[in-house]
Amino acid sequence: MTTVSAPRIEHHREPLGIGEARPRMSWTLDDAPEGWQQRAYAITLTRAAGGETVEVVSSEQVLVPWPSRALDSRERVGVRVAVQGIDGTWSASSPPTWLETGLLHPADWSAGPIGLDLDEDPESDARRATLVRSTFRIDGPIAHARLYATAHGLYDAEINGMRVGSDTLSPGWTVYRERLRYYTYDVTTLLGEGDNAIGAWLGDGWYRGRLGWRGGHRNIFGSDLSFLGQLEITYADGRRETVATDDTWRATLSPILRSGIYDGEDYDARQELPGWSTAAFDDTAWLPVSVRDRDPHTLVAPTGPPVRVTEEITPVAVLTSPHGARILDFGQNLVGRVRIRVTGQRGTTVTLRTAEVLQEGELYTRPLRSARSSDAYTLAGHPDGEEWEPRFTFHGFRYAEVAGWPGDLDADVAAGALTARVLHTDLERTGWFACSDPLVEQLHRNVVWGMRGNFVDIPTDCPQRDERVGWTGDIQVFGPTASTLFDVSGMLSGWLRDVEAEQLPDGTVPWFVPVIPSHKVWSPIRPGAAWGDVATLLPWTLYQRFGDEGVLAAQFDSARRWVDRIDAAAGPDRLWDEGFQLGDWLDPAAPPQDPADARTDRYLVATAYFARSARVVADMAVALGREADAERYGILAAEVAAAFRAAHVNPDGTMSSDAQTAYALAIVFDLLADEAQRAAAGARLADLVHAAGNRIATGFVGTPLVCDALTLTGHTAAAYALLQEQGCPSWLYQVVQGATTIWERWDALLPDGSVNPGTMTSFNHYALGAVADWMHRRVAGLAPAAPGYRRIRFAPRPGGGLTHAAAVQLTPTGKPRSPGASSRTHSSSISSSRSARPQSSTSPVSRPKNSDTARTPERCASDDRGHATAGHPVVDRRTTSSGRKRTRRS
Ligand code: RAM
Repeated sequence: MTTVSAPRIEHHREPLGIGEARPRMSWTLDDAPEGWQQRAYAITLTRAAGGETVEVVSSEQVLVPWPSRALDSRERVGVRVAVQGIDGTWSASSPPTWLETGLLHPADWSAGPIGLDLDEDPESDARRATLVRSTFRIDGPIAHARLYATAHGLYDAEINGMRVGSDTLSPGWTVYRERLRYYTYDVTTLLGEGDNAIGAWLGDGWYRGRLGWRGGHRNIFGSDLSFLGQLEITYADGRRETVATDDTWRATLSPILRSGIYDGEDYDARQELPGWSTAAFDDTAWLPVSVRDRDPHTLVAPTGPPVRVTEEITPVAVLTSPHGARILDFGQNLVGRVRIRVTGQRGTTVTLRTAEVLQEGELYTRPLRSARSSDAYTLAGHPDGEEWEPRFTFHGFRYAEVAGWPGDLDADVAAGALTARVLHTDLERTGWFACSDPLVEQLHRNVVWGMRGNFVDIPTDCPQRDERVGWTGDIQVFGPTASTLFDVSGMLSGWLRDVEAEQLPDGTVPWFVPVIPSHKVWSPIRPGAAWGDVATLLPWTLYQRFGDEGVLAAQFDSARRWVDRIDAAAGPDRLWDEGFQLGDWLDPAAPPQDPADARTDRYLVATAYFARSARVVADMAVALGREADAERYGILAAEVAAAFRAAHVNPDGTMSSDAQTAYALAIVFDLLADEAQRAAAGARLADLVHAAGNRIATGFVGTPLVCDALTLTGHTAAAYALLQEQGCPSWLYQVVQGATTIWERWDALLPDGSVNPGTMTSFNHYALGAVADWMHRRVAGLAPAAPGYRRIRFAPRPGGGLTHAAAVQLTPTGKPRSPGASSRTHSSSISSSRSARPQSSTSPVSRPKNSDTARTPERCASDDRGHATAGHPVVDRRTTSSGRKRTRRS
């Protein structure tokens, strides 16, 4: 009997404080018999005003439209779903999901941003974090209470001495001037009858802390540190009272002497104010606050999960360096911070300096450039010990040098006193991979860790040095892999709104989003291929992987404007052959100090991307039923492809740049004239791979494509040879060198074990890990064949001596069963029971080292020829538009 999961609301893991007045809903199905198909669904809403059931004839189960009148602010609604098969039988109702809206209208906000006015040097890097607080009375039993909170800077809220929420680094990093995110917390259990208190810690964060390389800038988005909080208490008798930040609040300096994203945090526990967020605390020595500006129109609810600590890791070794430094080795390059439990004399300062690598046994911090990446804790001297973790910073590190530790560091480490706390956007894991080659499995694990460390509210390039910004090219190439490994739909569709907010009036897409001031190379902003194409390719990826047509609709204008911008740059000959381009960035043959000087001509790259983006905009238009746009951009795409061939492809199929990235682009972007030309390009590419001794020869642009290009043209053995090569440079070179993440440069660590002397030497950069998507789709052979995996393609390409490979994918659509097993060497399995697999590791538990690998994969078909259909709701939206609410025009 078919059972229906509790529905998912939009892309929210927890639909509390959502911003959608008409949220879409999705569900998955269990135990549907073979061949079962959905004829209709019924949604039952439980609202304060009463219940309502709406029946819709439709086979859809992903992101179906809201079936009733729009929600109000603060509305709490139970949503249940039942489905009917084509045989007319209805399932039982699903368990309910309770959703609750946030504050949907600017007029809902009575709070304003408040903070301490300090006479401080705005350019100083030692500005104190502050505290704000207020008290209030509760004079009867309460039904529930919510805190709506955000800040200029970062905040941690407290009520009655207790921390509110489990998020960290909130409100994250958005284009603050247009979109400042607020979070909603259920604080009912933190309140009690009588006197209560609320307060918040405030730190610099991205808003006013130092950001950017070459020294960077402070106060980029503002110079104030302000909390904006609105506590709404609903009494059992229905009355509602609001405690909002206003000029009655009070403020003071916190024990955090300074804190910065890059530089770390200094904390003096002697300056703690015990009980500062309780009602009994005497705040007469505190100062009045001033009220700052924030247009409530700019306050937006989150579309994805917040940043959280998701795992704790204890050191695998405590080292003593040749110079006598004590260094913790966590065994994994990770992103987070170290929590300490320490007992010692009042006034003792413990310092923790972090780095990703050692050189000659010492902590090696040059790759961090100007990021101080150090934390310092001065003890209050509590006889029973004290516990501390930095609050408003994060580091990318594997090693932490500990100085000034009072006591026996080895014994204290053994007793669990120093722990790395891993943090990132708390995304749901959706994709797993396993195979018989342990080095390839380690490569995949490194990709996962690289992704975790670089999804810290925005998708970043790196998490450790004085950079950590939302480089558009990096996520453009990594988007498909990211979308396989984790459910990034909510987070990245939110970030794409920021991309659009930063897009120039002429359509130019910035190099990084949010934009920060930077060196003249990047400013004024000029259009660049592969980076700016995030505006077209990332929405398309999200649509393909999550079946979200809404993201296409939301981003269509942005995508179109980007293509129009390139069109203007290219002119009538349809060749984008001038201007500043990064091209195949970090081709291993490029000179270390000029990573754009790649083997493939940068304008070949630019025109190839022009063609690809025009094609994708045409495809977006088709999906959205925009016929005129579909035609216009389809013609443009064909013209650009023809111009590309005329300029870059010789009659014999060789190319103007006889380099791997050139062929990979032409093949994967489908720019070649016919099968013969494509076969010739594939053969030449395979020859180049062979001639290079299977060493990698591609940068950011070619690397995500080269294995696909080889498998698409039948050169599977060459693709495996590339994947499994261990010499320098190659993917597995990094692995055999001991990498636990993906490096920015193929040879960030040189064969002699020393660190590459270049100024860009991150050991945690996800871009070159974009091959993992190919591993899922081609090695294990599990790929979406229609948006949102409505149809699934099982087509493993065995090779490379692998005796086994498997992938597991939680898909949005249901629980498609793989057709019967036909191969003993490859298996792919799919599972969709999102709720059955406890993915959110918000509880601080260490996982076994190999926990990323695919678990319990079922054996399934390995049909190398074509599309295998899944067992049920296998529908192509366009051909089954029976739903009465359908608006599709195609
Ligand atoms: C580096 C970044 C990023 C890349 C740019 C062009 O500084 O780390 O990876 O996109 O340069």
